[in-house]
Amino acid sequence: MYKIKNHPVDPDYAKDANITEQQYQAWYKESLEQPDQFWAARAKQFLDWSKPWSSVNEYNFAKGETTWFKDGKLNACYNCIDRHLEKRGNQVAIIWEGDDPSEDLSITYRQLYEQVGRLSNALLAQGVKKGDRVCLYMPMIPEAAYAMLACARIGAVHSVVFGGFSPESLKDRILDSDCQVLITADEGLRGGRSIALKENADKALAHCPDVRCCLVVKRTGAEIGWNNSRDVWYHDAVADMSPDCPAQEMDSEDPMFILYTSGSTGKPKGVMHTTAGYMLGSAMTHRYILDYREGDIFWCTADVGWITGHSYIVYGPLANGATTLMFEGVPTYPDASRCWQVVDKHKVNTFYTAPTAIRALMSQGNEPVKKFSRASLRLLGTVGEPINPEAWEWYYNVVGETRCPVVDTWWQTETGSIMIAPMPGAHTLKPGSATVPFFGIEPALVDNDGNELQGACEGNLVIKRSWPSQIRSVYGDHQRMIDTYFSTYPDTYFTGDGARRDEDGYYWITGRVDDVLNVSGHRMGTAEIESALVLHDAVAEAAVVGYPHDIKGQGVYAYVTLMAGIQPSEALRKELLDAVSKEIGAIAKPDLIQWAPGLPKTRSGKIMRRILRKIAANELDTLGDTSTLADPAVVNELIDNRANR
Ligand code: 6R9
Repeated sequence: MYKIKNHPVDPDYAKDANITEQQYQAWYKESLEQPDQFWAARAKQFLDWSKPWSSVNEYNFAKGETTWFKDGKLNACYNCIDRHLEKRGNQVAIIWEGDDPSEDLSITYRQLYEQVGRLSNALLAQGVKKGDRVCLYMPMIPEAAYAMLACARIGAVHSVVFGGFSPESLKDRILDSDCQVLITADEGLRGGRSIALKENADKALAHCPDVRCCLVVKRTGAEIGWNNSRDVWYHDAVADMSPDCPAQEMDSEDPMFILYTSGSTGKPKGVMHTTAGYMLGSAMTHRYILDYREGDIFWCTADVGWITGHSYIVYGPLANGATTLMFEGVPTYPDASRCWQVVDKHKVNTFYTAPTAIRALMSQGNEPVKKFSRASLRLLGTVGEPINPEAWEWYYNVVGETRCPVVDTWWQTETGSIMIAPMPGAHTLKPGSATVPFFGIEPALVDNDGNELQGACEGNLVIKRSWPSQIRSVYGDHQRMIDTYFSTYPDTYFTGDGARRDEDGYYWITGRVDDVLNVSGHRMGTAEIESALVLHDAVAEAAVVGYPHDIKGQGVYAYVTLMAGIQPSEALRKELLDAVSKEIGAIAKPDLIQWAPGLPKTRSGKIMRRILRKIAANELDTLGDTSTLADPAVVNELIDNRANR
């Protein structure tokens, strides 16, 4: 077993930190005992309002009802841009670093105001109204942030679809939320390779007759298909527009955006967030957990297609008037020192990334890190999946040279902002632990029957009361939100994660307890991948599980049963991988496929995934009871023919 070493707060660091241990204790207590008082003060401090609220919070988990700052009026884009202009018009809001190291841009708050204003006017000219959904399928270029902010400015609800998703996935998401406008680019650039966004969009839009307008950013200038009655160049659309566009007054609870995420069953869900609570959650956590200080250069390496990109590239940092860095490329291009070269080039203070990236960089050794000084770094963060203590220590010792605390931040698309994490000036760090709850967050661990466990224990992680940036609905299917999150255990929000709590009250997330995989920090449902596989004519049945993977955290392991008479072959394996790429996207491709003449099933026909997980993980001595299987012999057959790795 790896020996875990605690890291107490460094007094040098704590001197200028936003929160001390004492303050954390006092505020946490107040946030639970006098929540209205606590949150009202923070809502005034962190956001500008055009009209105050009438009540701070009302909620009923059983009915899936939550309101924060009822009747209050504000605009998210105004809070991210306009209110900063007087003091920070000439301060850089967004540093954009291109895939090619020779390309970068600095966009000031004033320029951001003008770019977003022009696009807002262009969207209004296209007939986009408050409440309309606009889909974004974008590379990591400044226009992605402009588009999100322009939607927020005019009260449209954006739905960002990650650029790595397939046309099929894009189509499903556009149709599900009934988007009538799509914003995309001719191509994206990542790691020196181009991504055919417009071509993918064209394939998707062939099945989306209601999309009347597709705005296209010219990124690479590649040849692309064009539909004159639908497609408009972004630069043409904004060319004659005024930079001034009044920000629409929004209600606290007006929908702000939808973001699709995978669950254990069915198609991905459109998680809906509303305006005030989301903005407060992202701004406050950015300040206290990512310890934002005036003048900081903040770099979150996520893609805007994920919640981390929403909250910590765009909304949280900009609400706080920060300089946020947006990176088009990947950490290993042109080589494994890219991140540190960018850190030195732009004097980055805070670097926030995923464990999978840390492990990938760690596997390249220390040389690429040492090539650059990293002298500007003060704080490091991780998000997306459990971080193994070895990777944590490497990040802390090699990247941060023991000078930078590492904040391991646990949260979800549904939670909107960070929920469990240390505050770097307040908490002893324990590598691998997400540590303690943020203000107002009341976590608990329950057993499978819903009984709350006390003290040091392990169980299912639930949250016992509402918090401002909480999910408000699943778009178009409110009942599905109630069923998924608020029905498993009464009167609590169920996270789908398991966790352990130690004797100091620290939380250690152990991973999903449902059929959701976390591959390189990307969430995907096993059911989605299985459906993609069985679409192939040769496949009779498929069962997908996760298995431990050194870099990705979890790999995708698919057991595939072929139709009678079909022989397995390398060509067929490739066809199946392509099928998954086509249906979902390359990120969901199985790492291993095992041809399975049969799957272990109960007598009632349920696939015993527990056994499949054990076989995939090579944990053969803990298979458990297999006597209830309809055909126990299947298990030995699967063990003898495990996929090569
Ligand atoms: C922000 C984000 C959510 C799932 C979540 C959990 C896993 C996220 C983690 C973590 C351990 C952390 N997860 N952060 N597990 N430690 N610090 O990633 O949202 O894409 O919705 O994924 O990711 O399993 O349930 P999302």
